[in-house]
Amino acid sequence: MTQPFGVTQPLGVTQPASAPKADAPGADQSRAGGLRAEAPGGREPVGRRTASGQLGVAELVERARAGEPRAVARLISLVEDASPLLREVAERLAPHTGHAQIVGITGSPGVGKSTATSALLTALRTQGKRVGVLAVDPSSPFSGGALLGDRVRMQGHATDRDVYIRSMASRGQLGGLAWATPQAIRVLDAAGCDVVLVETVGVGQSEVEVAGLADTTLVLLAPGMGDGIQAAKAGILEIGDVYVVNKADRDGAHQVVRDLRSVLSLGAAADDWRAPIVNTVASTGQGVDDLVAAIEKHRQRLESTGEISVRRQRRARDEIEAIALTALRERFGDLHGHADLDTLAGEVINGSLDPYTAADRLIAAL
Ligand SMILES: Nc1nc2c(ncn2[C@@H]2O[C@H](COP(=O)(O)OP(=O)(O)OP(=O)(O)O)[C@@H](O)[C@H]2O)c(=O)[nH]1
Ligand SMILES: [Mg+2]
Repeated sequence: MTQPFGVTQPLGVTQPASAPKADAPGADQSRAGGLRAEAPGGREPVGRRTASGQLGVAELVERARAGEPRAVARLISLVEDASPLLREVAERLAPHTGHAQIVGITGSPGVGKSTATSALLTALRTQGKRVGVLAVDPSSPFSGGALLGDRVRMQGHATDRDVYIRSMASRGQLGGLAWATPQAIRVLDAAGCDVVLVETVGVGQSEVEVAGLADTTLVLLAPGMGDGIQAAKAGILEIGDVYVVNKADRDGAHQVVRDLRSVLSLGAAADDWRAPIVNTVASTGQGVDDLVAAIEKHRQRLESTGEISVRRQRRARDEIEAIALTALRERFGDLHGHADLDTLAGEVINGSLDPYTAADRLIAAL
């Protein structure tokens, strides 16, 4: 499949936006740029190819770091497909991460997140920054179909080598943010992005989740999309580092700002960062420079106070915990029908063992 240069393999170009994605590791190897998921032996020396002619992980990482869009695309595919090579990908990316500023963009459906993302992208490129965009795919029936529109809006950047745009499917049961998103952010970070913009569909839990992923979280509101109080109910008014009242060209924008101000003044800020409110018309670019300035100010603030380390520490902790819990769950899954479990069950039944002690023994045997 040929792709516009500079765009990292937008998923689903050849399929409807709502098409289900295979979840099984390695299930979709036909995808453009997909490394063979079942590559034997895992590791390939730098510069070598597997028997099938595919690049090894080390080579992919080298190429991604050199800014080769296809290598970035392949690495994200490996992440997204939960490839058996994921461990090696993670290991080889690790030394090259920690540079990018991660900016989360959230808000109700239709508030203008994609338009604002695209406008931000343009502004950041003007500053010469290398930018990655992860659009977490709205798989809900609410905004299904928006993905294609998003992509079209982003097309203005399709030929830019310093821009990576990627859509990720959100898998309903985990809320909006795909579990793979943190790893995809790592890929973009290692590929030298100065800023990674993560747009999440503003339904379900995803608004809140994005705060855990980002250094700076933008919460978008707009007139006619439900007032500030409704947003407060959804819990998103606690997570913004910068609030954006978009569609400032529409009636009611002032009222949204007023509502927002009064709601925000109720909550005590954790540090003394007063989250600014920026007015934008994302569709024309009006106010976007102010938004870029507010994001930059927040970045400086994170660094001067050391809050950046606190956030990154929290993020890494969440990531490790999630991986460890998944691994544990898998190991426990294997125990079904395990001889030890049957023996212990027998002892519990005949009264020679209580179930708590049995559980302790089972855990000790893992
Ligand atoms: N009038 C006006 N329209 C805007 C503005 N920003 C975005 N829009 C329009 O609002 C609609 C929704 O914009 P999107 O950027 O797709 O919104 P979104 O939040 O990404 O939507 P989902 O991803 O579906 O949740 C589009 O028709 C935009 O053209 C703005 O500042 N003013
Ligand atoms: Mg969108």
